[in-house]
Amino acid sequence: MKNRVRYLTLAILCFLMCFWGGEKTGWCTERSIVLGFVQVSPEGTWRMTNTQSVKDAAQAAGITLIYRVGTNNYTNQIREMEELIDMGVDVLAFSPSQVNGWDTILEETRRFDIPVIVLDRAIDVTDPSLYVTHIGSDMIEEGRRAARWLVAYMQRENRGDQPVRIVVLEGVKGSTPAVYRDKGFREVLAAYPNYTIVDSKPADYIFSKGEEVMSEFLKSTHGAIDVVFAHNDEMALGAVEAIKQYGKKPGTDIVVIGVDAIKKAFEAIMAGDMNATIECSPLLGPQLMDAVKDIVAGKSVPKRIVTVEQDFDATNATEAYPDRVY
Ligand code: GYE
Repeated sequence: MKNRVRYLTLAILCFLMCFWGGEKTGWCTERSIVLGFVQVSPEGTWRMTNTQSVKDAAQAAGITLIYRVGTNNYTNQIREMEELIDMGVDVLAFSPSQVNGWDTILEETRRFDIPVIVLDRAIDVTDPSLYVTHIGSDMIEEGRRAARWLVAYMQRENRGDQPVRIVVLEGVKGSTPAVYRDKGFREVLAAYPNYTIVDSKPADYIFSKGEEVMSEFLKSTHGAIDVVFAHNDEMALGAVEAIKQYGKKPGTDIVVIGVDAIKKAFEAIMAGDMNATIECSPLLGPQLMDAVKDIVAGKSVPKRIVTVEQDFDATNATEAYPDRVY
């Protein structure tokens, strides 16, 4: 009997502590938002910076982050998203490893009433209401920016009317940046018949593959290349090495253009080895957390949140370099 009274007293005390003292004692305060995030994979500087930006912003926002690494594998990403659905996260965010194939898993998140945010890379789904918003760069525009920069550069070099032979180092086949940057690049160059893409192959966003594929391009064309456009800076820097190995001068004999605007690309531009990098910012964490909080609070969120970016070359890289954070 005594125990029963004791337990009853304890239960009443806990209730009172929660009901009236919650704010002061920290007991039973409202739990933090739980965000599940499935990344693409740790493939390079851009990705590691993006992951850190999300982790830092979650901590700063008091949001509990459950992180899954993705390993650049669609099947793994689906499995990790299913895990997070089973855990009942409040919001699910993911950076898709490929453009298509997300309808079924997003229909499952809808079934469990879990709002979804697409981060970084876009997706192509039959029903756009399957996700709340897409936060990230306009990657088709990134391809257009690269082509517009090239045309303006060649005109400044008085080579605008000559034949321009281009090779392309593609990102992972089927990934949004590879598909979209290629689309935008070709769309702008279609207006300039003297610009020809003589070869284009995947180098999977990594330095070593960029070097390897660029070496193959140089051998197969006997060095008859005027421009290399790489879908990211890591591959562009690999191409720089291959061009040097081949005995040509990158940045002079062959124009080198990358995407991302990582610090190493600024250093290469300042050294004269690269000509331009098209910024694609990985610092998406704060925007992601703002969207998560707005969604949980029932506020409306724009369907598309585009990151603000610019292009860097020899005219502005030196001045901008000290402020670069990745
Ligand atoms: O350009 C590249 C990374 O999804 C925008 O993925 C990102 C791309 C970025 O591998 O470096």
